[in-house]
Amino acid sequence: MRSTTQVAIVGAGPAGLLLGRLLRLSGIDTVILEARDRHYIEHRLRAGLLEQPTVDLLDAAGLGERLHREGKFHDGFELRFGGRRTRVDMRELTGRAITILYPQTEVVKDLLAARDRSGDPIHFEVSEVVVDGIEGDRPVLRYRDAAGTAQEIAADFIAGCDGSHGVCRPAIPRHLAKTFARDYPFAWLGILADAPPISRELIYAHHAHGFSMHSMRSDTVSRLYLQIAPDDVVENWSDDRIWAELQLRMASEGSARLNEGPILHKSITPMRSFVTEPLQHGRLFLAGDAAHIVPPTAAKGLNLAVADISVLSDGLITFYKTGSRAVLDGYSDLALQRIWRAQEFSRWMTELLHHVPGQGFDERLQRARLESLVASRAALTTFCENYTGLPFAGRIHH
Ligand code: FAS
Ligand code: PHB
Repeated sequence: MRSTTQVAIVGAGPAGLLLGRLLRLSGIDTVILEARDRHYIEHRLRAGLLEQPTVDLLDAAGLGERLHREGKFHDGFELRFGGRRTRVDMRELTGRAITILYPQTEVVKDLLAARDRSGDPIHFEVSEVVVDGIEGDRPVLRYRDAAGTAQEIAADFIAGCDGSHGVCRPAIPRHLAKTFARDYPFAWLGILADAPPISRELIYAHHAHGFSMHSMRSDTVSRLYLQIAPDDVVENWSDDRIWAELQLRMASEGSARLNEGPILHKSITPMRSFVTEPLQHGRLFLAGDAAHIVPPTAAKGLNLAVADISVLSDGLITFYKTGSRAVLDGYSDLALQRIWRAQEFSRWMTELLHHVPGQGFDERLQRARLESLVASRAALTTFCENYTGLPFAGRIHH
């Protein structure tokens, strides 16, 4: 079966779904291919924090109504180390905020509902996706649909939004692609607990036993993370051990103990940084985790995916409106500027807060960095400018 469209999108995560939405608002047809089923992608536990520019773009895309109703805007967060607590007032320092309690799952549900309303095709549970012809004027996606029938889509452009294990990045000839990667000597154990958060705001804690973080998903469900060894496994972490370790690492002057409760979900997130260059080849464009991975410490992954799409959608809409490929041809260079700045901040924040045993000199440098940060308004302002989100480079067309 052969069909045609203007932009064929691989992947129905935030990147692919948002691209489809922004192109629809400019009258551009898309088809989305997704390997998993709808329930899976609506319930996949991922990001929890939205930067201000992400919220602004979702608002512009007509997707802000439930976000503003249910999400919570946080003006600050708490930093804990050496038994001390410092509240960082982002709003006072930068005039901006972050949004919590509106996790990626809800953003994906809103994007899927918008796609339903548009009537644009999205094919779930596809398999054997092959990218072809990207160096010509009519690239093609070949795949099997959920029923196993061979299908083919010819398009003007292909958007590779298929995450870090997708098929689009490998479609760029190896001799033309460079990858830059850094692994970290630790991972995160993340839990979802039926236990009311002890604070309205996020708490990041540095401790000799390792990093820990207090986030939330509702007024009764806490989202907590703790640093573990990179080769550790969930089976080593009983509920009791998790709570004991979190209480120890979070304890600070005058702080309340964490509320404990049944742990509803446990998962391990590896810590790695990865960027592939360039983000485009011929008529294939990579965006989001298909192009880069950041450690989740600074909550940049979802927000970087949105930032990429702000540039890619600008390029595609400009092409269809004017025939000019100027913005499209500059996509990779422009998106990479913000990607590398987010990589640098994520690496810096990860190495600031995570404990690497046996590194005496580096441990004292780390302590000095934390002391310098909380003692300097200028340092805290720069931190918050990065944390709440650098401006997006793509123009909003509607
Ligand atoms: P995704 O991986 O979300 O989507 C790719 C889609 O492509 C998937 O649905 C996949 O099924 C599909 N696919 C793959 N191969 C395919 C194929 N061959 N054919 C068809 N479809 C295919 N980011 C933040 O900004 N803030 C945070 O607070 C944050 N916290 C995180 C916490 C954890 C524990 C983790 C794991 C990640 C966190 N992230 C965070 C990062 C995360 O949200 C990603 O950056 C985000 O999902 C990227 O979105 P996409 O690029 O759309 O990729
Ligand atoms: C989350 O709530 O999942 C979250 C929040 C902030 C981070 C990372 C993860 O920096």
